[in-house]
Amino acid sequence: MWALKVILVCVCWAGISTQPHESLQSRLTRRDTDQRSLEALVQSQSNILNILQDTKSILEGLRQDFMEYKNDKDQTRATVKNLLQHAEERDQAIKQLKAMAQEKVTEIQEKDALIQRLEGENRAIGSSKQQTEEELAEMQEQLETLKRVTQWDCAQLLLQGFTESGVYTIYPRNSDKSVAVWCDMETDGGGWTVFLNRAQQTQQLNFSKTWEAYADGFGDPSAEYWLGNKHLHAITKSGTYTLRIDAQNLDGEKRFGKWLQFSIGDENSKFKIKISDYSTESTLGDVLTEVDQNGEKYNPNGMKFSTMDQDNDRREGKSCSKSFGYGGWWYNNCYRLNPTAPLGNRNGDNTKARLYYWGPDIYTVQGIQALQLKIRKN
Ligand SMILES: [Ca+2]
Repeated sequence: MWALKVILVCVCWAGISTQPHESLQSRLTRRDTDQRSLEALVQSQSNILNILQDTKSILEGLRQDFMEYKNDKDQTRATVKNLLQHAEERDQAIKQLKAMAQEKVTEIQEKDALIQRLEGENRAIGSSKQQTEEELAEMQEQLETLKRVTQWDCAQLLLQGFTESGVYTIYPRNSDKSVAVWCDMETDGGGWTVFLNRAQQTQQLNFSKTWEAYADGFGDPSAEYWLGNKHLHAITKSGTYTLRIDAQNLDGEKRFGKWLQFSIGDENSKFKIKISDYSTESTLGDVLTEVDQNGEKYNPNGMKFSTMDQDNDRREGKSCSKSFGYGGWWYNNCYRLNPTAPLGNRNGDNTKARLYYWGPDIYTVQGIQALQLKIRKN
């Protein structure tokens, strides 16, 4: 506004100073004209001023818009920058994750390779193990076959180098069953298959058993036991056997007897016993084949086996087993030896284990505290 007023004054002053000699009328007219012009000018200036003010308002608006725009832009820039930074961080994180993932992948691949290698080795080991097991099984089978065909009694085991007395498994010929026995590898050259053992032990074995039990065997081969008539048959069927008795009386005195022919028939024959050839080496009397002077037979030779539940003896109306201790034996009418009766005979108790003929020429009944019946192939 101040600038406009200065301009106007200068213009008026110029107008006055340039026409110093005009008439009054003319001067008035001109002044009116000037005034109108001036008014028009003022009006014009006012319009201009309004326009300028409007323009200023517009500019102010524009400036505000610009400021807002600028703010927005700054914010947007900041946001974008922020986003960019986030994006960069995210890219970084992604890169790290990728690297980690790659490591994992590599690790997994290595593990897979290791697993494959181990699986391969396992397969190889499994295959090798299976092969070894098969070979072992085959060898065991061969060994079993070898045993079956060569270890049919204790004498065979002795020949194969088993020189210690003890429990062994034998594979009797003519039988599909193996059986544990006590092998006496010391007495009289060894190789004896013990089929009856009587001994003092904490608890004596009960020999009051059935036919079936005596057929199959019972007891513990390392202690008192009966091998079993089926096994005896299977063993003695394969050749000629010697029977040996080792006995110990209640005074602790030991004697033995030998019979050079001994065999047992099959179950159809009721395990019929055949004994002969009493050896003159014997220190024990002939309790198995001796025929009494009066012709009465008490010895077991040729007899069927008897048990408390099966009476095949020659005593009429009575069971020798039941009458004399409930054992199993080849009773005749009835015995010169009852080796399966309870031990501990004293005072002539004929229901306890005892034997007649303590010596070849000694007809004397002896209680038994220990006894072994054993056989060996001739
Ligand atoms: Ca009878």
